[in-house]
Amino acid sequence: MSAIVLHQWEMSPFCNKVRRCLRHKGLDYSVVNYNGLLALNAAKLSAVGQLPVVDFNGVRVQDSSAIAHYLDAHYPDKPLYPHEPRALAEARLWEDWAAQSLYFYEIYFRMLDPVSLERGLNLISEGRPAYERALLKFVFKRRYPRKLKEQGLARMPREQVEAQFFARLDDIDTLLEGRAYLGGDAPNIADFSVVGQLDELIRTSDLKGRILAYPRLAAWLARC
Ligand SMILES: N[C@@H](CCC(=O)N[C@@H](CS)C(=O)NCC(=O)O)C(=O)O
Repeated sequence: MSAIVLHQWEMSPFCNKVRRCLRHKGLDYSVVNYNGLLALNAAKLSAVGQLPVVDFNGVRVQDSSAIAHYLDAHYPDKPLYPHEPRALAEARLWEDWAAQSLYFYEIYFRMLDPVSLERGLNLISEGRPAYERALLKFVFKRRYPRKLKEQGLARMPREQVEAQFFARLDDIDTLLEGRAYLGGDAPNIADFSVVGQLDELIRTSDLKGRILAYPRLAAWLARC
């Protein structure tokens, strides 16, 4: 096994972000998946109990942002966080927006839509017995509607949520005019954070066609 181990769920947008950061740095790493009821073991990896978690030669780091900072501190080539203060501030805001806003659209479209939910369940149950998939389905159908009601999105009609989401994609498409990446010529943590979320939506939700219909956004996703 490689000296760097990513503990993950394949369908998690935060794990997707970390995979992108590791690849950006050109690092060799191995992956441990916590599909099905192995999720119970994932919760024991850190005090917070969430994934991603990365082991770096025995040093355990939990949280995608903490992992990205650790990567820059220990593998400084190809920085994830820009050095110039203004670019750094923008990148951090994008990272926070992806985690605190875009993430909720992502779970809304994936977890409340029956077809998308089945696709996600296929991913997160791969290699596990059928009863574990059924148990996860039961848990997801209870957990995510409740979470999204508290957050607010699940109290709105889907048309309104879609309108808000696509308005943000319009904004991203506009901002990408004349630039290859969100921060300019080189990719940074902003791109990996936002693309990590969008990529998982494209993979399992029925919005793929509409997301990829944005020309600049689609080209940027392909570049990332
Ligand atoms: N702030 C964390 C968020 C990670 C996160 O929300 N992970 C989800 C999977 S996408 C998780 O572990 N959920 C299980 C739980 O909260 O118990 C990060 O950036 O890594």
